[in-house]
Amino acid sequence: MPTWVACLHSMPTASCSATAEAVHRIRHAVARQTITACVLVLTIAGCGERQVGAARPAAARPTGALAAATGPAASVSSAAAGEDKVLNIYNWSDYIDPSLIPEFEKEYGIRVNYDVYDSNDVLETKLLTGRSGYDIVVPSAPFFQRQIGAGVYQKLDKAMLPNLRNLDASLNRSVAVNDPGNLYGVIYFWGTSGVGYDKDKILAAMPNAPLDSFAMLYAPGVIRNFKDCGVAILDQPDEVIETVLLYLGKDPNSESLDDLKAAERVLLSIRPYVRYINSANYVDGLANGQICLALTWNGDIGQARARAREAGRSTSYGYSLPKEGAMMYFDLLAIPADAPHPGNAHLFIDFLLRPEVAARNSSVVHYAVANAAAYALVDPSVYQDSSVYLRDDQRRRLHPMGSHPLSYMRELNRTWSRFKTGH
Ligand code: N2P
Repeated sequence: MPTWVACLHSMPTASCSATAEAVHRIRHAVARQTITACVLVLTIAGCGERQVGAARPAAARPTGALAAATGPAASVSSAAAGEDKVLNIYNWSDYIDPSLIPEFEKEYGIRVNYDVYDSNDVLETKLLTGRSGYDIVVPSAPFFQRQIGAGVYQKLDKAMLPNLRNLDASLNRSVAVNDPGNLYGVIYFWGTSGVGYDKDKILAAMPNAPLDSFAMLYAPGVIRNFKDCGVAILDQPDEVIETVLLYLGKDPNSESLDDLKAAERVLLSIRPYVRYINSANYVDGLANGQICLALTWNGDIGQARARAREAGRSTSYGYSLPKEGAMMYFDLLAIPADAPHPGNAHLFIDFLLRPEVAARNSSVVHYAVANAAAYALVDPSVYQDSSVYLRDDQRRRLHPMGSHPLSYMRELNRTWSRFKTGH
């Protein structure tokens, strides 16, 4: 494993600091449930951790060569004049090519503070409390829609985003359902939630396992076979319940309380076989052999495979888009209304929209960008992976996640608590 990868995965150590330049302030493996109380970042000073929102170093203004960025960026960067050269980003864990951060910092002379979360609920709590201090956040579309309604975001200044022209028009139209006119958000990545597994272990435990079905997770007679090799479920209440409704043959975006009860019965029946409910730990869990099955997001399987390979483990990971259908999500780059550095936020969003940057990002994290100009540049092993860039016949089995009223979300969250506690 390269040292910088070890550094990303380890707790702070002296040896980390030697490679801190490459890692910079990204720490992507820290997102756990405790992140609500403690959002950690890696500091340039050597893998130290601190919270964004705490006092920031004053020496953030660009000087010398850093301030003299030239080329296409220079004219745009002047638009952020008057702002401190700082950018505070709050993104999902394991969701960026780490090398992009120092590259952006070097080009623009802007210091990036980068924090991670692993649930829309954690992000929403921060945003609704206000004064989060973040300049860029990455909500999923249904949450984004409700948050726009609550006045959480500012409209994008499209004149500062010339690379918007690279976006895939048809995917952009899809999110216009949540954000009419695409006024507030730019698609960062999109993906699906499905069945992730370690094939060798699964077939050893159950030779005729129904790999292409949610029965792997939601039929007690099936999932019980995998209890010993370990099962994990995403901690994403709405999305998981939608997949259970798909398994039951119901409308995944149903808001019927009877349907919700039926989903709850399924969840309680499988609870004894689930080792943990968490949206970040399963990547390492699969890579180091602690679990063999998970309800996962698609790109995380590619990442688990890459990590296992780096650790010299043989891999037989698979991801299936279940025959019952799957939920499709969009995650959007958005700027909170009270962001302290909106100009810098626009610079970063436009940077991410450059075809070569978007392609590298997609190639490293194994998620699909919605950037038509980038597709040809994505690593072919990722672009041709049909669990990441889906074929048309697979796309027809997808359901966009619905945005539900708060009254329904309250009921759904009660079901979720009962699932987590097991009664
Ligand atoms: C990857 C995060 C995927 C975000 N770790 C799903 N909305």
